[in-house]
Amino acid sequence: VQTPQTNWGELIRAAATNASLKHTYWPEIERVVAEQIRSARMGLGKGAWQLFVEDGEMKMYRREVEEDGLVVDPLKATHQVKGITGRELCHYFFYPEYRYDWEGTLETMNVVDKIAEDTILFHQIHKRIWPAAQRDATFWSHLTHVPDEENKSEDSPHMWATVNSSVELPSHPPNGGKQVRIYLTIILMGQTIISPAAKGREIKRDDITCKITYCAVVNPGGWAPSSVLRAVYKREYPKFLKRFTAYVLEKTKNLPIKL
Ligand code: 16C
Repeated sequence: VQTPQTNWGELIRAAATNASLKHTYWPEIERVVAEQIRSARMGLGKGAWQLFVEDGEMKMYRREVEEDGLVVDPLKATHQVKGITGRELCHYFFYPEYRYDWEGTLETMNVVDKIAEDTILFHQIHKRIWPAAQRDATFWSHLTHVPDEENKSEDSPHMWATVNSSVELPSHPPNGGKQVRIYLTIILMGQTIISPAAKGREIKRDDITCKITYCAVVNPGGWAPSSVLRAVYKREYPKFLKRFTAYVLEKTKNLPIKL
């Protein structure tokens, strides 16, 4: 899947737009994106990850972790969806114009700055969960890919990914309003597998499968009962991944395949 020598930083740089590369956030974006890709592509290893949802091809694992008494359980999910590409998956996750269609936890979303075609700064307010205070988040979002036109197999490094990671924005100081600021690091990664049966002819949607990895760490930022938090994410993560992939399938079914 990757060798210790894979230089993800270099691959991410090669894919980035000039406007992203010139931005002061770039060194952090490159570091976080590389780290997220590396860990998303790593296997589950032994022991630590507990499977908590299995629904068809969708599997969700978590590790129980608390920091300063707050639940910050990392999530790692894998899924396989026939009929869509990794590029299409990451496109609908990244671009703001689709977000209200699929993001069920959203109250409001604002684009604070479009740094480049592949990097956007967001401020989001999420729905309140009783009895905790409402949450908001400020984060950059970066869309990247590693192309491999020749060898779209499972062990080639080709993939598309969107990474979201919290950042402090002077225009939106934390805990300035009535919301508590949450901190998140999230990657959605998609690899397209083309069935060997399609060799030498036009590829149909039936011939493609998207191998998905979604990893998330969300720090609730302030008090919220552990039991409520764990119950909420157990419900919300599967709901999100099912709803979102169904949305991408629906949006793309009559469109030409974008590899
Ligand atoms: O990755 C996802 N979405 C992206 C685009 O929006 C982005 C945002 C992630 C923020 C996820 C945290 C939102 C938590 C707010 C409270 C949830 C309200 C639920 C209301 C239900 C009616 O990267 C997809 C995200 C999928 C959903 C994840 C839910 C994780 C919950 C973790 C606990 C948060 C702390 C809540 C404290 C009360």
